[in-house]
Amino acid sequence: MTAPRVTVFGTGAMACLMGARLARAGSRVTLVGTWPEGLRAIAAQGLAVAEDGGTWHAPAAALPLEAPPPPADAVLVLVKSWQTAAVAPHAVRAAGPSLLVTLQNGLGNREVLAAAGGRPLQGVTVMGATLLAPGLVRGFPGQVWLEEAAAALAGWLREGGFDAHAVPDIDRHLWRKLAVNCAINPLSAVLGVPNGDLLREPEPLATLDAAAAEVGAVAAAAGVALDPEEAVAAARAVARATAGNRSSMLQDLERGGRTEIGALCGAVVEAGARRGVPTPVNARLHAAVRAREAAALAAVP
Ligand code: KPL
Repeated sequence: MTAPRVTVFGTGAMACLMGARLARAGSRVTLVGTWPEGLRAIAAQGLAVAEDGGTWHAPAAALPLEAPPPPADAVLVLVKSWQTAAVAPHAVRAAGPSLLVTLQNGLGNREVLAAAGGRPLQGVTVMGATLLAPGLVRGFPGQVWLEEAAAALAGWLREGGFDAHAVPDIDRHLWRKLAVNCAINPLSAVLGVPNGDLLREPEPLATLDAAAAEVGAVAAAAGVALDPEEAVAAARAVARATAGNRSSMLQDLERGGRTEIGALCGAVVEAGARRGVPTPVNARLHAAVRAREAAALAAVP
């Protein structure tokens, strides 16, 4: 078969990691984004991955959002959830009749892409990735789950070294990942610690458990096959597997930028309110992160 052509929207940690591993396995990869430093670094040196004490490079093209998109067999959306609406028309146009897959954190991304006229498929990544510099990333182990209609992409990702699977019950994986994100991301961001530190002391661990359990309860009320116990177990297991990683939300706050808290705890609070499920811990974490965001933005000269 000819090399798959994959266009990735985003130049952040997960976009670079997926792009790099796909390119190393033979895909022709283009990253599309709005971050000038990221695009410049990728255009100059390709994608770089820090691994096993060294760094390897993989070829990739880099294009700004407004450029005509190259033909693609698959378009992956990996921008922050609050950027989805701005990117959606471009991603939908780039995909045309080919695969369009969101692998973003949180609820609502698939719906935004569909509202822009696309036929998006859902993907879920349960792994860590840290951007060390523009175009340079470090990855942590974990899985990628995709809807069955994206089985071809799962195969390309496996060739790139990912533990990737096409599954019939993607919503269950989406909500389980949501539980993981609502538990780990805001806590690690507010406390300023890597994921594994949340398991060390009783107080953060109790909050992590409570946040995940609330997501499990809302999922169950929404008819998704996930319960509070499984949600808690998933959050703890991912915190262990990505112990050394600084969560994407902590990385966002450290950059002084916006976070995905609205699509995570914010979306859970809304979904809980619609179904009469109380979510006080997610509401508290939502408010705490919004306060940090506001403080970070106020500090920008
Ligand atoms: O998805 C993540 C994130 O940081 O956004 C986890 C899995 C929690 C890894 O850090």
